[in-house]
Amino acid sequence: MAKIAVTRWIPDDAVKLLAEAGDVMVSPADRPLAPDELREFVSGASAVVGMLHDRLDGALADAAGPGLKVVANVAVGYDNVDVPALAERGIVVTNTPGVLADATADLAFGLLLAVTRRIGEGERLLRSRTPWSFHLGFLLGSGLQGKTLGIVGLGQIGRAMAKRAEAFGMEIVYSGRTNRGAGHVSFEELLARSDVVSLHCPLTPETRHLIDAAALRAMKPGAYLVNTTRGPVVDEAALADALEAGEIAGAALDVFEKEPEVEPRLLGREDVVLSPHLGSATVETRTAMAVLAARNVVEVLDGRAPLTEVKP
Ligand code: 8YV
Repeated sequence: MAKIAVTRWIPDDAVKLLAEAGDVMVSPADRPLAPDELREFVSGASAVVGMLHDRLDGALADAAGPGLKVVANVAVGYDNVDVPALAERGIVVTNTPGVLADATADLAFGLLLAVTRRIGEGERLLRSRTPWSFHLGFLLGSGLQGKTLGIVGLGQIGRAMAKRAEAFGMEIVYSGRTNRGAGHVSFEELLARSDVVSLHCPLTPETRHLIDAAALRAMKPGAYLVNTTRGPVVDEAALADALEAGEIAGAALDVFEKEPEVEPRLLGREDVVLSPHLGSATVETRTAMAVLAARNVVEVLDGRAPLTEVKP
């Protein structure tokens, strides 16, 4: 029977589906396997189901051996996968687009509300048992109605974010290679016009440190930054500098440059809201993602085309 190597826990529904196509081996570790552990784990596998922080590359394929047919990433982002190296070896690569757009946009908008309405700050104040009393100037935040949201990358998640922002009365502009109609502006114009900049582009060599010191300086002084895509799209040290210098008003971050580490200067700041890569972390969404990844594996092992292939 085909060996199907799953690099960390996935929901049962997906394991059951995979079991129809082969012997499923799920790594019991609750952390990403180190590269040498991962190579040993996938040895002899016909399929690898991997995820965030697994390096799925030519070395992994070689360690699996010539029987490896498919690498299914349980994520929409695939910056952890060396797609050309796998394609060269005839291995199909798949990801999980679509099913996580709403959950990720929900979290991005939740973080935006948290940072603009100072929810984390208020919670910390209460939990520290600091005495407080209501007055009209107490913990004032920033409203969103009538403000401009700049969406960097209007893909499925960016569009889901736009829908939520429209319901809150925000104006939308967006940047990216594809002009999808009204609101398309250059990245420079987006930075200059937006009260909130929300990142929804994939991590590529072009978008690494897209938000650097110069980009932060080009934002409005009262603007907020939201990042729910990949940490390295933002230069975290430059972000800490910009916040210290008052160049922007705040930041809400779900992803970090060197996950699981967080730039220590951000940890102590009241104008920063942080969450530990929870974008798609709902029972429903993680199940849908893992089931889609499992379906892709089953299709390929049965000799059919996968549902959501990543082409090099
Ligand atoms: C995933 C994500 O849960 O889909 C993505 O690209 O960032 C997350 O929502 C995570 O990457 C697990 O692989």
